[in-house]
Formats: sequence, structure tokens, C-alpha cells
Amino acid sequence: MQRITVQTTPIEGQKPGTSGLRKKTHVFMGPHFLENFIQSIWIGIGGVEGKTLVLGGDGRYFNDRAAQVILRMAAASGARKMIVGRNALLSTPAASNLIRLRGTDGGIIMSASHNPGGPDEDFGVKFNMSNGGPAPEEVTDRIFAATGTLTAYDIVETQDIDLSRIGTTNLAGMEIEIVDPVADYAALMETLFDFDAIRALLASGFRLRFDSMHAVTGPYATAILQEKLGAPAGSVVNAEPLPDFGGGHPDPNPIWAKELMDVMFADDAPDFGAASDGDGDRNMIVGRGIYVTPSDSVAVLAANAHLAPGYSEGLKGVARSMPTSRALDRVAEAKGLDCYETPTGWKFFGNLLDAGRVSICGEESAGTGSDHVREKDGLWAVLLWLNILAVKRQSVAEIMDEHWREFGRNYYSRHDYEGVDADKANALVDELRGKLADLPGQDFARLTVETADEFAYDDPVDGSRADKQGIRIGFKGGARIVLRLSGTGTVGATLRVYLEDVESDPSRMHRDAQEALADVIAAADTIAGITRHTGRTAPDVKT
Ligand code: G16
Repeated sequence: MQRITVQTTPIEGQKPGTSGLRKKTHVFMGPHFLENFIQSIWIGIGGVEGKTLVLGGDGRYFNDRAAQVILRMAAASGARKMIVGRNALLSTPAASNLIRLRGTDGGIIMSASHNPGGPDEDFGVKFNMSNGGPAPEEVTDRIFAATGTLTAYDIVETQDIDLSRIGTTNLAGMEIEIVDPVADYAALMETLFDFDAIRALLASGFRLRFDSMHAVTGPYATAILQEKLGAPAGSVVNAEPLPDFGGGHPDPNPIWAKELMDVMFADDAPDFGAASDGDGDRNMIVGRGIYVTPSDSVAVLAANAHLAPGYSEGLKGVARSMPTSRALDRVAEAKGLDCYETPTGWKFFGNLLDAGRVSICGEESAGTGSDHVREKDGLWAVLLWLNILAVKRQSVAEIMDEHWREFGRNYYSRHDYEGVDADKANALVDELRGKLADLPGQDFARLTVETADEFAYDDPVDGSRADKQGIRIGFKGGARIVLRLSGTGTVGATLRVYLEDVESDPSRMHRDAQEALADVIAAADTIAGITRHTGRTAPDVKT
């Protein structure tokens, strides 16, 4: 076993995005690419010497090889200990929990989340802090700065470590503890939810289907939903994590989880359907014949969380990312809760959660979570829904209907234009930015603009500022358009257009969202010149 220093040169394009560094897998597998980035993480966090980190990933292609490299680099740079999920598997929320539970200095999560996996698809790496949450921009900026000046990295030359057996081993003086990736997380869930009530619901003939999309939640969902809560075998489908997610796109939305949607909209549909993504932090909720948007889901969860033991004392406050619909704001207002609006990216919730200002957070991008960890958590959202259903004994459709009648309905949809030429996408945003001041008072598709600005966020806890976080255009009557460029893609630019309108007339609350939003959609194209700039006449994905 030998510690060596390898000479290298900076590699371009190692700037972390909305959630860590995501690239094509072959890019990550290229000479020095992973090693440069990991050494830059060590530099960005002030060195890894004497530190204890958690390591795990979503099991995608290259996960196992990358884990070996990261362990050898941690040992070479003097880390004290690495706590690793068996076979280098850990869902993102389970990694966050492990970091907090063991009081470690942070952790490395190998995942490109909902992006497809495989040699021609995506891979990713992100660093989480000692609070269990994604590194804030101040840290990712330091990591990025280090990627630009790196001249060498340290690594130990050795045989692969066997990560398949639970226990403790040693690598060049560094302890490696291999843990069951599920056990601690499952125990945490049991403290938050009324497992007896959910068990009784499932024993009453209530049928559920959870689609793991061949990603990391398979073992978690099987252990919790089937083994602990008694859902019949086969309730969890696509449960085996595969390096290429079975060739699928592990993004839980009606497009990519179509198999589940078809089942849930069939005549003999189960009562409740859910899906999770590559690394287990996203979720999709669907009842028999009804899809629940992520924005509605977080609003329903906030309105009913007190029905679960972990939240029985009420919520401290709530938060949503700016493009997420304002359904949550309506619940917060009715309940007298503070509601924070943050930029896209779970990392922006971290300070609010740490400061005890909020208990539940949500994003339109299928992310919901609470202060139990510092990541969004797919299975957590599913279990909270089940707990609520177990207490209310209503169908998902009835719960939604009741919710909209009480709080009003925020019709919502996101239109994505993927793989757009980056220059064209930037030109669109620049042009729009330039005309914001003139928009108020103008009419588009029967809507009158009331406000138009570019979102900037001043963190109320540490005072840090994040600007250029998306353009928002508000109309008289409550409709809204938000436009921003995604920070998680790996090819070209993805233009995201978020569309919303408010409905308080109960007789108009059951329309198709695209239909209800027709004017807002037309206004967005006219105002932003989407077709003119991109040449696209329709989005690639509508969620
Ligand atoms: C990540 C972030 C989320 C964000 C989402 C979409 O999710 O953690 O906070 O909402 O990306 O970001 P963008 O619109 O920039 O693509 P995940 O599940 O990919 O880690």
C-alpha cells in the first residue's frame, strides 16, 4: 500500500450546479476528472485530515469504481474515518441522516439524482456539510476555485476494498465502517410516523403501489412498506437498483413514471401510488385517477402534518422555492405560519431548518422534506401521506377536493425546453431581463402584467445574497409566470417555464391544468419569445 502524489492540471467545467457536479459518465471517467474534483473538495472544505465523512451513492454506473477512488483519496489525505453504505449505496436522505446521526464532518454523495445512468448517461458528485445538507454556495465556490488551480492530488495505491460486508476495515490507517444503508433511516421514519395506524390502513384492504424505478429506494421501500408496514409483496415494483435504472429515466413525474400513471388511472387502480427518483430524494404522489402536483402535495402535507406524531405540536414555519406554486402560502396564511420563498436548490433551506424557522419545505421539482434531515426525502413524503390517509380515511381525490375548497386551487404546470443551445437560451433571458421594467401595465392573452422582476434572495439567517435566481412576472388576479435556466442538466441549456393561476370558484376547480392555464401559457410565449429564440413550438416535457 503506497501513498502517491499524482501531477495533474486543472480541468475545465468542474463548476457545481444546483446540486453538485453533474456530467456525462464518460467525462467523469476521463483521466483525472473525478480525482481532480475530489481533491478540490478536500481543499474547499479546508482539508480532510482527521475528519470523518459518510460516503454513498445511488448505485448508478461507475458508483462502485468512484467509491474506491474516493476512499483511497480520503486515506491518502489523512481522513480519520469513512462511514460507507454497503456496496457504496445510500439514498440521499439516508446519507443526510447518517451524517447527522453520527455527527460526522460531512459526506460525499455519488449521484446525478433523477438524470439517467449508464456509460452514456450521467454521473454526479456532491458534498454535504456536517448538518447533513448540501454545501452552500460559499463552499461550492471554494471547491470550484480549487479546480482551477490544482496541480496534484494524493491517492493510495491498493487493492479494492470489499464494500459488500458490514463491518470495519482499515485503509492506510483510515478506518472504514460499512453499514446497512437502510436500518438507521427506517428507524428514523418510525419515530416520525404512526406505523400502527398505517399498518391498520394497509390491513383494511387499502392498496398501494410504490415504483422505485430501479433506483436506490428499492431496498428502503421494500423494508419499510412491505416488511415493517405489511404492504403485500409486490406493492413495491421495480425494486432492484440497477446501474442504468433499467434503461429508464428515474424521474418521478407523469412522463417518466408513465407505467405507474397507467396503473393508477386504470379501472382497478390501487388507492395510492408513489414513485421516487434515482437517489431517493424526489417523490411523486398519485391517487386513484388523480395526480397530485408537487406544489399541491407540500401544501396538503403542511395542512395535515399535525396528524403524524413527529409533527403533532404543529409546524414552526414552511418554505418553498420561488418557482413552486403558492398553494403552500395559502395554507401558511390560514394557519398563521411564516412562509419563506427561497431560490431553487435544497441547499437554500438549510439555514432556515438549522435556525428552527421552518419544519416543512417543498419544491415544484418533486422535492418535499422536513427538519428530520437536511435533504428532500421521497419516502418521507410517501409515509406522511400514508399517515394522513390512515387518520382521515379519505381517498386522495377527496383530500385534494377538500383542500382546494378550503384554500383555493393553484393550477400549476412546468414546461421544459431541453437541450436548447446555451447561447440562444441566454439571449432569451437577457432580452427578457432588459424589458422587465416596461412590462407592468401591458396586456398579454387577456392578462395584465402587475409585477415583473428578477428574483434575488437575502438569506435571513446569515445575510448571504443570491441574485439572478429567475424571472417572475405577476398578473392581476394572481396568475404568474417564472422563467429560469436549469442548473442540473448536462447537455446544452434547459429552459424552465413555470406557469400558475389561482382559482377560488369550486365549480372550476376540476379542470385540466393545461386548459386552465391556456392564457398564461400563451402569455409566456409572447412575453419571452420562446419560439422566436429557440425555434421550439412546444416544450419537451410538461409536468
Ligand atoms: C436538484 C435540487 C433541487 C432543484 C432541482 C431542479 O434536485 O436539489 O433543489 O429543485 O435540482 O433544479 P434545476 O431546476 O436547476 O434543474 P435533484 O433531485 O436533481 O437533486
